[in-house]
Amino acid sequence: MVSIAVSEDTRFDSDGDRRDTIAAIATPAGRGAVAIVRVSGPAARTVARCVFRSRRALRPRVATFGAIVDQRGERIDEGLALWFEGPHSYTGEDVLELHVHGSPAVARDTLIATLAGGARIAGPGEFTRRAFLAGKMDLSAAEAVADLIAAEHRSAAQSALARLSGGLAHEVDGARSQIAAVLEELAAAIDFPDEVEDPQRSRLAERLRAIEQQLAGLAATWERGRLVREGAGVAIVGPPNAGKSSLLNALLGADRVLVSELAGTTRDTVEELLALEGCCARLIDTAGLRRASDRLEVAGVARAEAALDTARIALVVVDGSRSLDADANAVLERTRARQRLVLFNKRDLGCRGYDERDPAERDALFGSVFDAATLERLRAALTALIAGGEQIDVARPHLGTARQFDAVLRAWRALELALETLDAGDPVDLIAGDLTVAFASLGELSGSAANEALLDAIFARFCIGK
Ligand SMILES: Nc1nc2c(ncn2[C@@H]2O[C@H](COP(=O)(O)OP(=O)(O)OP(=O)(O)O)[C@@H](O)[C@H]2O)c(=O)[nH]1
Ligand SMILES: [Mg+2]
Repeated sequence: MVSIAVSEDTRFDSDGDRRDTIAAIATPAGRGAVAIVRVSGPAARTVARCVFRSRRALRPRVATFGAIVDQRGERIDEGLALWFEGPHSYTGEDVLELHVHGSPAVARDTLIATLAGGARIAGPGEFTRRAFLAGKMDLSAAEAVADLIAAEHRSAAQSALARLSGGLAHEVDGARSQIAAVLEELAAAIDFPDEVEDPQRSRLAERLRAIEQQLAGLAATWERGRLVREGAGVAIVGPPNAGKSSLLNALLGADRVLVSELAGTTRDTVEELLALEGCCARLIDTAGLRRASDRLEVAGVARAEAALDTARIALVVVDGSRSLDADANAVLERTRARQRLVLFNKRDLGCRGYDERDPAERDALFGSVFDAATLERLRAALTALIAGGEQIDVARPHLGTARQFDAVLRAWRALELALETLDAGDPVDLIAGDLTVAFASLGELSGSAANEALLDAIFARFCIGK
């Protein structure tokens, strides 16, 4: 007989670690207007008594003005204390936040004072780890916190926010509870063979196929999510002096790289993120492609070629005002089979090159990097190319990490095995093992079946103080 255990929550809970009190500087290193030192744990109240002096007593969720003092009672700074009483806090524990002036010395001394008051220095992501352990958020939301902090542009932030608000967990839980329902039905049939009828093979297969589709849809969000977060690689290539670096600067709206009328100005590749509608591009400026003799330029051209080979999209720039030379023709020919955009640049100087273009470059853009309308058309064309014709909905949660993608793939594979068993006409209860694997794999996403090693790996990505 197969015994099936559908454990609802095996959330890991390390009691020993949770009883101490942690502290960290929560703001970035360096000078700023304000620095925040955060303390969480049962001794937070004692720490507050040691380091904070004020006329009014601390009240939950109210900012109180006062002095921050060291263990000898000497003033380090004056500032605000915010008090959150557990469980109504980020971590679910008592939390004290000290807002001091943003000097590295003040922040450090404030932290040291909290340690003297009974806290210890927090590890990376330890506040969020405690929030997870306290059931304040599931693991996919905790990972979204790291992604939100790492987000360098709006779409990446929106995508992380969608996961932070539990959107991903909701989709995964839907599939997971359906697997649980099938498992329970199987369990009943196995445990009480005389009273419960064997679930019908064809109906079971139908249900599993529906779940499989959901998982396939979820897995497909991984690639889209990556485009939103990391951007698609776009190599700006072309012959020397075509205006590649000028284009990078113009798209970024910043004087990022050197530009000159001398051919061969750019040697190294330079990467910058460009935020677009619902996605982003990782633009790579490269050295002009030509047969070079100077050793440094040869090295630069090699880097340009490597960037062109690995980028998803080629953004080819040629001088459209003059007849194309051999270097320009070579790049155009080389990129014809690729996903690419072609810009015949320097329209303000003439149109000879554009007029003489090969029919293969029929769809090329003609304009100037100094012209706003050209840049707008380029941006729109890039967005369409990156999104692959579909509208990227950043509000729909994407799988955010390779770990999540892997867990969905494992669940999907297990469902496939179960379906193969059903199709082969083997006894129905044999699929229980595969379904249990699928159920557990999906549980890793929300963290309801996470172990300590997995949590260590996840929270190591975080910065200290979060
Ligand atoms: N008139 C005009 N000049 C342009 C245009 N685009 C670029 N230029 C000029 O062309 C020259 C070369 O520009 P770059 O951006 O350095 O060209 P590049 O392709 O990066 O050149 P390399 O780094 O040498 O490969 C500079 O003097 C730019 O100001 C344009 O649309 N019109
Ligand atoms: Mg250049």
